[in-house]
Amino acid sequence: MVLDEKLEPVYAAVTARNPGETEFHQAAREVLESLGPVLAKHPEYNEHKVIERICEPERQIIFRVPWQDDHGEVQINRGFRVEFNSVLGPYKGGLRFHPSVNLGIVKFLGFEQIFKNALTGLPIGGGKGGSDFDPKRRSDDEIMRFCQSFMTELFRHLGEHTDVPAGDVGVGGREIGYLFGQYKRITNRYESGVLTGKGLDWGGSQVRTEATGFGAVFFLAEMLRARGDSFDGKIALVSGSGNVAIYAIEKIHDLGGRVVACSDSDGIVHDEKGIDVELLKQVKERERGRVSDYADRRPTAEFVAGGNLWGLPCDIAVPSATQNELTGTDAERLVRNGCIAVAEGANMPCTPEAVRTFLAAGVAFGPGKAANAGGVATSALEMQQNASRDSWTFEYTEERLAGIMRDIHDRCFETADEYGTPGNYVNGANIAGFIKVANAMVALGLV
Ligand code: NDP
Ligand code: 2IT
Repeated sequence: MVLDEKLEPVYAAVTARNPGETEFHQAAREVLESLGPVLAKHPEYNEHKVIERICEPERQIIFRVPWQDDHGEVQINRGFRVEFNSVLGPYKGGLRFHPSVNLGIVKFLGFEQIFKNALTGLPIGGGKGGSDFDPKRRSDDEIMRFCQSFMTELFRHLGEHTDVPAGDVGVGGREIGYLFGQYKRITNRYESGVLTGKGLDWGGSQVRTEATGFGAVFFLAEMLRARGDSFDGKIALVSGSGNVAIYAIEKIHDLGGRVVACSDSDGIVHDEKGIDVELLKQVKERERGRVSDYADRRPTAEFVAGGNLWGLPCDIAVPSATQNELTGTDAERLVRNGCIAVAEGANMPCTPEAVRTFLAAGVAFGPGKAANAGGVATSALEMQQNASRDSWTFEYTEERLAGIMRDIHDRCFETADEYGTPGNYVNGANIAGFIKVANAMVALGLV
């Protein structure tokens, strides 16, 4: 897609200043492609160079993380925290531990987070962090030593009013525990609001574990409702089998759909009878196993090493593993096989070609910054509970999450309409998120 002529030089500057950071270029371009009509309506954003400023992180931190493995050998990883934008609140966004993590990946995630967090309507800025540390096959002790070393540097940049990390790929409740423990020890403060995704006994919120997957399915339910449809009897595919995927599967089943396949980086598991969520939780959450272990224990399931999930017939697809996992060719196949709705549980899982294919075919397409905002929204609810030293029930917190996802859906839907692209949730999310941040940037002066 061509960019508005005012935005061409902005994008050229992004690619020139951030060489080689292809995922960041992709994420920035996707947002800029939606903003042409916004600049036409709001010349003040151009005068204040709001878009140029938004594309440059407020602060980028890169640090060494030395630690010792179980054999006493010294290991060195690289840690990152990109504090992207804080006009709406403290930097907020997860930490990813995966060998593929580099500055460009963290920047793309941090950039998306700015608009996602704005869409939640809650007072949180955008940031992201992580490390190229690979937690797979590491012992609990190694994970703890790594987290302690990581926090020994990161702590000085954090604070409940400054920067509030949470989990992402490779970082769940166990890692947040070790990180929080080290933060508390170094600072001598029980500052609950400095991290979210904490355990329920020590400051965590009900529903945070489930929130991203549940939220994506609530968003899908709203998109289906806007078309006079529902989950009833629908067949779904959910990629990944981590935190987001597991709870997306659970909620689709609750709402009357059937998820027949999921995956991990080794391959896919196809289970016509519907994925047994309790068995999947047992294998993935408690045993830290693989989807092949699930298939070994489930007579109706078949494991295909290296298989491609998107070739299976379905009504609904929820890519929930990683960036660019669903290509243009996959999207064409999904459309041909009858897929009517897609929600990005992961961040940027669909390539630009895939997104274009879905939009051209009239598929209801929920982009990640809207569809997976339930996780960070519930993190903001956790911060709210920490600040008031309160804890809410599961039912109340889930109701709040459902309300937030409905509001995000409606704002994206209405904004898409207002800017002349009805039904285009990509434009709706980019424009609605951007305007909120842009107005605050103008109001706060040159920051
Ligand atoms: P988890 O670590 O719990 O699970 C990740 C899943 O995705 C695993 O099944 C993993 O397989 C697979 N995966 C990860 N990286 C790759 C890769 N490079 N290639 C193939 N498969 C991969 O992470 P989450 O479920 O938390 O996160 C999934 C996605 O959702 C990410 O894009 C994340 O940014 C996004 N997200 C997460 C939120 C949260 O609250 N947790 C909130 C919003 C978005 P394997 O085990 O084989 O690596
Ligand atoms: O991508 C995301 O929104 C997350 N990983 C959750 C961030 C958070 O702060 O809860």
